[in-house]
Amino acid sequence: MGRLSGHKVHYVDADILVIGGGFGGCGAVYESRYWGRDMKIVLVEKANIERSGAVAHGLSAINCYIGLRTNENSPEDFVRYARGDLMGLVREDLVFDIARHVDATVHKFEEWGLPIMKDEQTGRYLREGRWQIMIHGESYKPIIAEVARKSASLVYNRVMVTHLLMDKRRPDRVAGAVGFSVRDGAFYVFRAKAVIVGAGGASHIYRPRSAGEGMGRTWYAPWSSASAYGLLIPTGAKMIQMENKIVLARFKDGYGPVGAWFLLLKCYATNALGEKYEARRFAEIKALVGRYADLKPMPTCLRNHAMLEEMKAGHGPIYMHTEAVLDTPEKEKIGWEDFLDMTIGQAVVWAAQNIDPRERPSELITSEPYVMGSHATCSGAWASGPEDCAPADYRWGYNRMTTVSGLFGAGDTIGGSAHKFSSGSFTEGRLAGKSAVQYVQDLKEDLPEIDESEVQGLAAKVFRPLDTYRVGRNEIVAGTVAPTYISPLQGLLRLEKLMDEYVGGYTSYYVTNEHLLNRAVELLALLREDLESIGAEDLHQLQRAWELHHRVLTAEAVTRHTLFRQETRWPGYYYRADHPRLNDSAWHVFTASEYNARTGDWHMSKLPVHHIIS
Ligand code: SFD
Ligand code: AMP
Repeated sequence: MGRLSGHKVHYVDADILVIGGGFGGCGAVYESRYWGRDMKIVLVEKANIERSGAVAHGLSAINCYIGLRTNENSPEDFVRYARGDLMGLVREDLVFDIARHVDATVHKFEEWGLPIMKDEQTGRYLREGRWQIMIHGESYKPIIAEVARKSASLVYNRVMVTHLLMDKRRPDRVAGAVGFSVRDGAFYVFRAKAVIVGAGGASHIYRPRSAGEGMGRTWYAPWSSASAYGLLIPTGAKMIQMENKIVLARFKDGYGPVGAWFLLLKCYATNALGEKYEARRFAEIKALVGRYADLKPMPTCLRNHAMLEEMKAGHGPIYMHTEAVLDTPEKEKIGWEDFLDMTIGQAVVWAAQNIDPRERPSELITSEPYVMGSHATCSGAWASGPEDCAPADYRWGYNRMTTVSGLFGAGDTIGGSAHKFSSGSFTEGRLAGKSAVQYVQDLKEDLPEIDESEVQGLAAKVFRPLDTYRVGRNEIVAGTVAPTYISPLQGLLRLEKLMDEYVGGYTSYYVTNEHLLNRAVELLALLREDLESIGAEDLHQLQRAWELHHRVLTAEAVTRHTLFRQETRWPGYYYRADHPRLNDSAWHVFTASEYNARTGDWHMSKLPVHHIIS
C-alpha cells in the first residue's frame, strides 16, 4: 500500500467492478457470479449495502410484475403500457427484455425471504394494480443485499466512486474507477476488465418543496445523488432523454406514494369543490395531446397536468378521499402499512397533524422534479439491446453496454426503459451482469490498462476540497460565508434555486422556455467554475462535494436536453412555453447528448424510436 497526495492508496483488481449496491447493482453481482463462477467480482458502495439506495427504508409494493405463469399479462402488453405512459417514446427492446425476465426475479425474491401478500381467494400474489403486487417490504433491501454479499468476491462499503478511468490505449474503453473511503480517507483505485454502474438517480437537483428545517424530506431518497449520470457523462457515453425528468403526485408534506390508494384501495381524488377533475378536463387534455389522451390508464404526466390546471385555477387543495374507502379494519391496515413500509414520514404527518384517514381526506400535491430511469420516466445512458429483438441500430455490442466499451449499466443508469422499478432494476442488473461476463471472457489477452499519471492527477483533485477548506477557513473567524471557498450545501442550494427558476421547477409550475434555459446554461457554467473552489471540512463534506459535482453535471445535461427538444412532450412533467404542443412529426424521437470533457462541448442529436410491438 502506497500513498497518493498524502493519502493511503489501495489498488483493487477485478474482472467485473459493480459501482453501487442498490437494486441494479445487487442484481448485477448476483448474475455475474452465476455466469462467471471463477471471476473476481467486486462491489463498491458509498453507504452500506445493507440499507443503501432508494429502497433503504423498504417498499410496500413491487411495481413491475407481469404474471406470466398465471397468464395475467404478456411482455408485449407491458411494452404497450410503458410506451403509452411515456407518450410513445421508449426503447421497446429493453422494456420487452425486462418484462420477459422480471417474474423470475420476483420469484427469487420470495425464495430469499421477501413476504409477498397473497390474494386469499385465488392464492396468487395480491395485485395492487395490473402491474403491481403488494409486499410486506420493510426489510426488502437487507434481503436483497444478503444475496449480493454472498455472491461478491469483495464488497467495499463506505467508498464513494468519484470518477471512471479509461483505458490508456483506447479512450473509448473503460478500465476502472477511483474513489475514497468516507471512513478513513483512503484513496481507492479499481482496475477492472468491465464495469457495471448502478449508482442510482437524482433528488435535490431541483429545489424541493420541503425547504428549511424539512429540507431532507423528498420523495426519491436524498442520498440519490445522480452518480449514475455524473460518472458516465465525463466518459463521453451517449445519454438520452435527460429532459424526461419526473414529477410525482404525492401526499402533501410526507411525499407518500399514491399507487396503493388509487389502484388497490380504489380511492379517488377531487378538487376542493369535490369535483372529479380528471374526467372533467378530458376534452381539454385531448385537444392538447391528441390520441395520447385516450390511453388507459391515462399517462402519468397527463394525470399531473390535470391536477396542476386545477391548482392554477384556484381549485386547490386537491384531496385524496381516504375517508371514502377505509371502511374495514383490513383496508385501514393496508393504508397505514403502505406508508410505514415505504414512506414513514407520511404516517408521521398523519399522527402529527391529527389526521385520521378514516375521517378526513389528505391533501395531494405534485413534487419537485427528479432525474431517474426506473419509474414513469426514462433518463439515462443509451445502451445496446438484446441480440434477439433489438433493431440493428440499437445494437452495437453486448446487452446493456453503453457506447463506451466495457461500461454497462442497470436501473436508473439505463435510459429509454421506463417502469422498471425495484424488480426491473434488479432484473436489468442481472442482464448487464450476464453480458459483462461474456465481454470479459471475449477480451482474452486484450486487457485494458489504467494511466498512472491520470490516477495521480485524480488523487490530487479528489482531495483538493479538504485543502481548500483548511487554508480558506483562516480567512474567517465565524459563520459559513468565506471569500475563497463555497461549502457543498451552499453549492447545492444554488443549484436547486437555478434549476427551479430556470429549468421548470415547481415554483414556476414547471414552465420554462429558450431564454430561461440559455440563462440556466450560463449560470451552471458559473456554478461549475465555483465548484473548483469548493471546501470540505471533513470526509463527509468531501462526499457531499463530489455528490454535488455529479448533480451539477447531470443538471447541465437536463438543461441541454430540455433546450434541444422543441416541444412539450410530457405536459405535467414540464412545459416549453415557446413550444407548447406535442409535435409527433418532428419529435417522435429520443434526444441524445455526448459530452466532451476535454473541450466542455455538448453534441446533441436525435435517435429514432422504433416500434417493434404493434
Ligand atoms: O411506489 C454509489 N421505488 C419503487 N419501486 C417498486 O418496485 N415499488 C415501489 O413501491 C416503489 N416506490 C418507491 C420507490 C423508491 C422510493 C425512494 C420510494 C418509493 C419512496 C423505486 C425503486 O426504489 C427504484 O426504481 C430502484 O431502487 C432503482 O434501482 P437503482 O439500482 O438504479 O438505484 P438504487 O437502488 O438507489 O441504488 C443505487 C446505489 O448506488 C449507491 N451509490 N456507490 C458508490 N459510489 C457512488 N458515487 C454512488 N452513488 C450512489 C447508492 O448508495 C445505492 O446503494 S413508489 O413510490 O414508486
Ligand atoms: P406510485 O405509488 O404513485 O409510485 O405508483 C405506483 C404504481 O402505480 C406505478 O406503477 C404508477 O404508475 C401506478 N399508478 C399510480 N397512480 C395511478 C393511477 N391513478 N392510475 C394508474 N396507475 C397508477
